[in-house]
Amino acid sequence: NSYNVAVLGATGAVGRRILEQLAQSTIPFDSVKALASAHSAGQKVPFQDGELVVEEANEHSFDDVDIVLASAGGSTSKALAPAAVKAGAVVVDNSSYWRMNDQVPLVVPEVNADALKDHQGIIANPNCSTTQLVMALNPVFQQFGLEQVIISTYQAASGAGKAAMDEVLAESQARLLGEDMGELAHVLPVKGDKKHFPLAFNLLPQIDVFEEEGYTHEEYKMIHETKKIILGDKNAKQIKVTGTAVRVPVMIGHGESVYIDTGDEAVTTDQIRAAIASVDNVVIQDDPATQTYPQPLLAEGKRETFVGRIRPDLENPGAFHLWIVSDNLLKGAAWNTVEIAQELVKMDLVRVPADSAFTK
Ligand code: A2P
Ligand code: 11C
Repeated sequence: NSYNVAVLGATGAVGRRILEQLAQSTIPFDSVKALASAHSAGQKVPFQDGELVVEEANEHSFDDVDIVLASAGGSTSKALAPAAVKAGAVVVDNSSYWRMNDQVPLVVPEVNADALKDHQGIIANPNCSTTQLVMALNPVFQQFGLEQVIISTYQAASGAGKAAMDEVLAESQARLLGEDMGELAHVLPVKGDKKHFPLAFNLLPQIDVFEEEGYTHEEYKMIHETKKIILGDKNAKQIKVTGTAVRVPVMIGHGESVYIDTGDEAVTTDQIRAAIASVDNVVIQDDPATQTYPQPLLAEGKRETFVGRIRPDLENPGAFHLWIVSDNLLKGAAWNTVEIAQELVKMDLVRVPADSAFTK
């Protein structure tokens, strides 16, 4: 078999990387279509050695399409994913809109590829900070159990899009030239919120908007998505998960300091390290003697998830600390999306079941 593929949001930071990762994947494609909003129609985006002409996306864009790889924001996915499924296409969606829907598997292939077997036409790709986290947590949970997880994130500007990256660069330049950078903040911490602050030479403990109990939407995403991916819906309350999400002046690559409590005093650091190392596409970088540890600059452009600083808690036997880094635009977004589609092809699941909830 080979497939007709559409990339929805092909002009975006993630969409362009989806095209690049698709070209390097094992997915056999006959044709690739680049879709975006009306204002990009006619523009060109690079693909393989040439270019694709961007078409405006609408509900008729999917008539001859088998696989849609979408990263065009929640409202576009809400409107167009069901239309694509009705036209017979399977949608892998990087927006947050479908992630917590009971009819939609939320998938990191190294962790829960089996969940793809129940798909009804839409599969969701998790938030970037969740994806790299579950790569390390899942083997620990499977082998030793997990009672509690506490995460502190160090998230790169690119998670908030290209405009956020440009803003940090402009602020940095102003600061280095001795100019005022206060007026240059228009996007971060959150475009739609009331106040904006510089990220250059700064830290912003706000990613997305504030919700109940003083937690941000990003923090809730990490909590809920982690439970859905690792546990499935049935046992979703079993692990206590909490965290603080912080934006740092790094361009690409999210870092996470993670405290995990297995509740089992007999578990050793070597066992934890071996469990995490056994996951495909996890690379352990962990040697204090040679100052070896994961760093965003080392992870940029790579598909893997890097884990280091694995050590026991000094007061609580059975608890450990980890440091996890991955490229938020690749494993956190474009690569995981393409990897899900590659897995669907391998599992012969590129088809919409007749009784799909999205075709009714
Ligand atoms: P466009 O460039 O035409 O606005 P990013 O997350 O980097 O901002 O990218 C968002 C992507 O989603 C872009 O490719 C953008 O296209 C696309 N997009 C936004 N709104 C729509 C829409 N209504 N229909 C199709 N694509 C959309
Ligand atoms: C950030 N994690 O770093 C966000 C970006 O739900 O796919 C990804 C948002 C999402 O700002």
